[in-house]
Amino acid sequence: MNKSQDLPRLIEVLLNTERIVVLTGAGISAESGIPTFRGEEGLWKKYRAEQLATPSAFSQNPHLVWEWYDWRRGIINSKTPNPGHHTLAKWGKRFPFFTVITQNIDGFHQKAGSSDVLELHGNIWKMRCTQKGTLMENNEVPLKLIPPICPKCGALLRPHVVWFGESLDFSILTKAFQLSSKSQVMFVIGTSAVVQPAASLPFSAADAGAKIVEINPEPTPLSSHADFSFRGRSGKILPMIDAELEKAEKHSEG
Ligand code: BJW
Repeated sequence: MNKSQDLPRLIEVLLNTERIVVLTGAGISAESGIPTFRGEEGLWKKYRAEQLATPSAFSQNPHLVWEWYDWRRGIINSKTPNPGHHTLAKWGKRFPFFTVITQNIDGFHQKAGSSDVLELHGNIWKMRCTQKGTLMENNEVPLKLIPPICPKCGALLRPHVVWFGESLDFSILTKAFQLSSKSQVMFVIGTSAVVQPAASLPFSAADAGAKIVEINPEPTPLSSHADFSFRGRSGKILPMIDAELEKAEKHSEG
């Protein structure tokens, strides 16, 4: 057996672990029917990132950018979390310290029941005033007015997401690095691991001694650094790990 897929060894590690951090990307929501960014079926095959997910794209054509987000909100609204999200929510109750750090903006981890979630790239159900920074939730699908306008001051609203070239929220990012470097095990699930600074989190965890467990059908720049690398879909692999963990727990109790 390829050592990196050594499930019995991973179970042994998990039985002795209290602090877990999970970094997720678009791939964990793929089995819910949410398109990923890169790869054959990815959003960037059909749309150009620089025309839609940058501050300059928004200032040039806020209507186009909002139409794209309205379309994505419609897709997300019609889908639900999958067994991958549900397994992580279950583990949040099982392990004493368990945080999900997600690059996703779909809110599916919270919807599945995870309570400790750091959203690195924002949330598609939030909007922000371009003038005063006022943050608000908006669940309207489809949007009645495109582009939407701030109800308080009448200025243009923007999606509360992080575009290329923009800084991530400092306190969220600081917390993500702190938790990663304190973790004993870090799962890295469904991310191509190329977008910074998120892609650096597993390296800081590994430098501080954490075991890295990657779950992805495709290899990534992280794969050769991972202690465990499961090639497959997270909606299948995570429930499989969970079933083995439960078996091992029952065995050790009895
Ligand atoms: C499955 C699966 C299944 C499929 N199960 N898996 C240092 C060096 C070089 C460049 C930079 C750098 N530092 C910063 C940059 C610039 C830039 C960057 O990283 N560019 C790289 C592309 C090179 N970063 C930024 O601009 C960031 N800001 C920043 O750092 O500010 C300071 C700064 C700025 C400029 C220069 C220097 C410093 C901000 C990044 C914001 C990213 N925003 C987006 C859009 C969010 C809003 C929205 O959704 O509309 O975030 S882009 C997009 O990529 C989105 C994602 O969160 C992010 C990551 O993608 P992810 O999740 O990995 O998805 P995919 O599609 O790439 O991969 C899916 C994976 O799933 C694949 O591997 C599949 O195999 C797998 N999969 N099915 C499990 N069933």
